[in-house]
Amino acid sequence: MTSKLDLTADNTALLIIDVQNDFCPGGQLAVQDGDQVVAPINLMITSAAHIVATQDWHPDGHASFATSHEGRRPFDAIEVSYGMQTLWPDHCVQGSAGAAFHPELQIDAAHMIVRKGFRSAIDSYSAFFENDQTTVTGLHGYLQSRSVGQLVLAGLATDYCVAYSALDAARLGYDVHVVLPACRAIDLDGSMAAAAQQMSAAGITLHQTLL
Ligand code: VGL
Ligand code: ZN
Repeated sequence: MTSKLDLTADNTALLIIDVQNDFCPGGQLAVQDGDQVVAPINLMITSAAHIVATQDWHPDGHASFATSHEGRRPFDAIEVSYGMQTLWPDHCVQGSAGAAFHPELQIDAAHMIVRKGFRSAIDSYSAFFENDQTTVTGLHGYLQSRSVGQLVLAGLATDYCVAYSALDAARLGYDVHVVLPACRAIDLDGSMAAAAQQMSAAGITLHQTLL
């Protein structure tokens, strides 16, 4: 499988997933070494033809927060209308410091910022569809209207929002690449191994080195 990728190509977009303070050390849902993704992503930003970033953006009392469910704790899984939902510590609350992008991320270079998870009753890991797998974010329409067919993903967390976005993108027909050294995982109960397996099976290219 080729790993030759040209971020400057007009049909290629860099998709930066959830590089927000709450997913970085000191944040409410800190991913180990989450801040380490910033430097490699900033490097890719300097050459990318299209730059899209996502921002996890929950209202207070969001259904994905363990605090919204009596007797539940973070990382418990519960059954909801659209299937199983993992419960998280309160994180990325709209307008909070934790929801802001990492201060060193060159976010001013982004052409498009997609907010997700803002509906109280539905979580949204993917940049394309919320967790009900039906509600769209609008990103597919945006990319189509700009004739983007190839996506390069990086950010947080590899096994949740990056993987769900990559899998939806592959289903939608994009040529999908994930730059693993520019991602970090939560790795809950083997979720990283499972995500890598699913992404490979879906034909997604997992890059072990920076582009
Ligand atoms: C994420 C859990 C909850 C992520 C977002 O960005 O991977 N994970 N909300
Ligand atoms: Zn979230």
